[in-house]
Amino acid sequence: MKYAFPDNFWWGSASSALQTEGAREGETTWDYWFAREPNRFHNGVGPQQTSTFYQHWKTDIQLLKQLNHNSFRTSISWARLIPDGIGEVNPEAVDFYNQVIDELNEQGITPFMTLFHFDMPMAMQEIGGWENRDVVDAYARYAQICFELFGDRVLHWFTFNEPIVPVEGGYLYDFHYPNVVDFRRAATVAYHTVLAHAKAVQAYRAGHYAGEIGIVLNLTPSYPRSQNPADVKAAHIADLMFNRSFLDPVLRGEYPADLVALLKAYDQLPACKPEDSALIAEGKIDLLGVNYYQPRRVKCRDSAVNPQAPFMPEWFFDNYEMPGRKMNPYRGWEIYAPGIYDILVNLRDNYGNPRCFISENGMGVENEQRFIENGQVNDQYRIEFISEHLTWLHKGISEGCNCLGYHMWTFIDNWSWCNAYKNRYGFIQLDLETQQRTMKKSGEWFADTALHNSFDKE
Ligand code: BGP
Repeated sequence: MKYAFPDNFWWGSASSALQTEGAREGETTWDYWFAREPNRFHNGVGPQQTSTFYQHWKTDIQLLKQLNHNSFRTSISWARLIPDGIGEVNPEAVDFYNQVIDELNEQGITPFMTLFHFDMPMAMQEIGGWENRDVVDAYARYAQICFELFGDRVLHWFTFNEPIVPVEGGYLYDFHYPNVVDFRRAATVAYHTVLAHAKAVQAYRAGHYAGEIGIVLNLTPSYPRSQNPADVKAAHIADLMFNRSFLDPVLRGEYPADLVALLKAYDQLPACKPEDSALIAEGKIDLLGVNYYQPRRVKCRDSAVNPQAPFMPEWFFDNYEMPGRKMNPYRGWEIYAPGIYDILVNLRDNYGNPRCFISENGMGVENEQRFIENGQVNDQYRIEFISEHLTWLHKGISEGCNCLGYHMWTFIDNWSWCNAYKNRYGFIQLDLETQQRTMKKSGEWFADTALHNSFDKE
């Protein structure tokens, strides 16, 4: 069967500044953490060892061209542009981003820009990071500077990439700096991130720029083990905490009442100011980026909560391992292509069918060298993964979902936070020693699909 996509469908990929560019003047939390705890990073490889986009941006954009991308998302590094977060703008960074943006446009690749992809300037973290409202204001200033500098040529902006991840990693589950475990502080970080988002949207609207502004959320559909009310409730609470804590404010302009009530009941609500709700209402977006990697399966708890243990989302559910689930064993994530369809249908039916696109989807695989044939990684598994997800995406579109494109994570193997180079995600293989770039089989498949705006599958 032939799967054809609407005209002007966005085909592309996503990446981020910190994971590709390489070292810079302004320190981030990642540089700071890596200097102190290199053992936290796979094989002790830190954020200085990237795919050198800062040096190779021009030839990398040629590779995007070869992949037939018509669009590409990356991020601006706040710490590169404003090394201390709040002071002077670094003119070299302005030149760099201008060159990248202009080259992308010249090559017919529409730039999509994220303003924050997990990379907090250390100077901002030192004053409390997202726990401090001054950092919210510093971010709003940074966003406004970006719009002024680049807003004439960047027409698709995203305030944050996966804003729940720094909340989970930094304040609940110990996989990002500052490695705090404290739900109330996590809730404050999440709340202030929403305020920062809304302030950036406000600044964008005030500037009357020609483009649009949105956010990228990692939506993980919450599937209950069964229809038993206890399981359904568990899935509902997981959905409130991990999806709707950002989805509702950015699409509906307010928090779900039952999420607020739940946090209130457990005395975990962040400090709110009376003027916040009007600001949040102003933060409604034009375009939603959806990152989808895996579903969340939950069941009701089997055991009582230990009252001595810190308050956690898991007070309300247990993770559920569905028998027969298909796994990506390298990343430990379930592969479930229908999830992409369920997300789109939920957006269509419950959120007014917003303009959206898949902004990340992908499969990280370890030791891909073993699949090299005639000098090329033959990653048939990745082609399977993509085409399966695309068939479900196609079904969503044919049923009226407003999904405008599909971006993969990512175009070239890159540095993945604490996993460093353990799992490779790229269409292009990166040799870490020589920095040589070689197209994988999946890159050829994707280029062909983008060129024809369609693919064939049985
Ligand atoms: C997303 C992030 C990316 C990227 C990707 C792959 O959550 O937006 O930055 O890293 O996941 O995940 P990981 O690198 O953790 O394997």
